[in-house]
Amino acid sequence: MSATESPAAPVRIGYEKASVVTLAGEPGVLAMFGFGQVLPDVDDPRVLRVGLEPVQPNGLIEVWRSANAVTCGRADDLRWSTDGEHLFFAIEVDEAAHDGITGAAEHAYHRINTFVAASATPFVLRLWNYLDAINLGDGDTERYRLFCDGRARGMRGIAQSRYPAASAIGRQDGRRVLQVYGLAARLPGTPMENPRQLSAWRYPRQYGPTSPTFARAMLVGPTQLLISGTAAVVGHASKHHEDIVAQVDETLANLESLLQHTGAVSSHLDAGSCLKVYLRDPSDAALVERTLRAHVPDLGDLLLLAGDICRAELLVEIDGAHTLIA
Ligand code: 3EB
Repeated sequence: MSATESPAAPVRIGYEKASVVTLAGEPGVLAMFGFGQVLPDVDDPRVLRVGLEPVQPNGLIEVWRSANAVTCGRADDLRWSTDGEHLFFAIEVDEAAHDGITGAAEHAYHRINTFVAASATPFVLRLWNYLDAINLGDGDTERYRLFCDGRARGMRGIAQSRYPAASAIGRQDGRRVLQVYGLAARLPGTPMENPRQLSAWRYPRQYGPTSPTFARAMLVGPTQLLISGTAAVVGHASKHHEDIVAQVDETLANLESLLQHTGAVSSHLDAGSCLKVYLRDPSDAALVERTLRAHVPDLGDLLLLAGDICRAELLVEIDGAHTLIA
């Protein structure tokens, strides 16, 4: 990269009411995600059906758009697309074929890291992990903890504190298939931590033998912040057990702290924020949306999804992308 080369425009992430068949024919579409809904059977590596049910089926498709031409393909059990600057990748791993969730996670991460490292876009910016029954099992046999074990094995060799931003959410669909997808780029992003929260890779032993490996957010170029799953965790402790509104308030305080720490001109979420809200109990949706919109009046489309959080006492988690005004 020459000193004068300006960073590529970030991938535009948004929710659109559109059909994947139409979208697939448009130029510059890097990836399309349908949540819960049955998608038309299109043979396109860029289309992923995520098994999290929207609280109110709204036909929204998450679309990642680039200004440049996109190519796509498959490599064994992994699929990908790229515009030369960015890489979308996705893998779905049958747990039974890998001796359970630990082996499935190790396989997924080994495949992703090998593929991405050999590509022209070797820097992983953001990862999403969706697995069934995330809180099943007691103590260190909880499936989330087993997932963390396998992920860490598959991520060996990646330097601490250079972890990507991430989310890990429980599906409620009974399909024991691990879904992992993400975004990588030709240039590295800047991992960000949150002063209100202990870095996840430093969590104490009480949360499991293998700490989660993610940054609180990834700053991409000067204007895009990819925000990891954020919940009512302060320091390392879960706050406000059983109180959904207090958890939303604490989560918003965490998000504002993160934006402030990132150097955002405004530390508030706004119309330039594209958020997903994961709810353990979908009947909390109306209350949670009202609470969020009271704090963030100009918030755009939201995707409210039924999903379990990786600690049993947490009821809600929020992730998304936010545009910082440079
Ligand atoms: C937390 O703050 C909530 O294991 O990849 C958030 C984001 C959480 C990512 C992960 C877990 C993960 O610890 C849980």
